[in-house]
Amino acid sequence: MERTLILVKPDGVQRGLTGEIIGRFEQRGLKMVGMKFMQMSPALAEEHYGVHKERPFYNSLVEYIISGPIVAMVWEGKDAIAAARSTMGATNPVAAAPGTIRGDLGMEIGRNLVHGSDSPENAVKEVNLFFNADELVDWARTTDSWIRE
Ligand code: DAT
Ligand code: MG
Repeated sequence: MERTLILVKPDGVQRGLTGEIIGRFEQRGLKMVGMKFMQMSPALAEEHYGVHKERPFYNSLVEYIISGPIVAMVWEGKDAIAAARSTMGATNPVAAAPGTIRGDLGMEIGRNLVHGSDSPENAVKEVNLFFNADELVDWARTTDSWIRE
């Protein structure tokens, strides 16, 4: 079982797409185990996006992610990381397939609505960066046997 960190970025919140974006993951069959509405501090943003520190877009990326509130979530499931990323679509919304969050709702790489962890190692790091263990809920979903064999 994998867990992945998903963020509805500030543009998603400002545009009133929070419910739409959460619904995509919910309808896919992933299970939510944690959620909070928050605004990222510069320190948290710099840690979260530390891997991109040398990239030319780093400063605008950090400015964007701290510019307003976000919704941070942890979603669980077998292959949760890959499933969430395919539901998100390609990083650049213009290249993202229709049917994906970014492909249906976005137009610009710097306003791509959603973050999702990209590997099991980063998922663990990112989940721990945003959530304490006691903020994550272990629960049995009664529909699980209709989603998974
Ligand atoms: P993803 O969010 O799909 O995992 P990433 O980890 O490569 O993509 O990059 C993190 C964010 O940085 C991405 O969501 C948007 C921004 N970004 C990535 N590449 C960019 C580029 N070439 N120009 C501007 N922003 C970029
Ligand atoms: Mg990434």
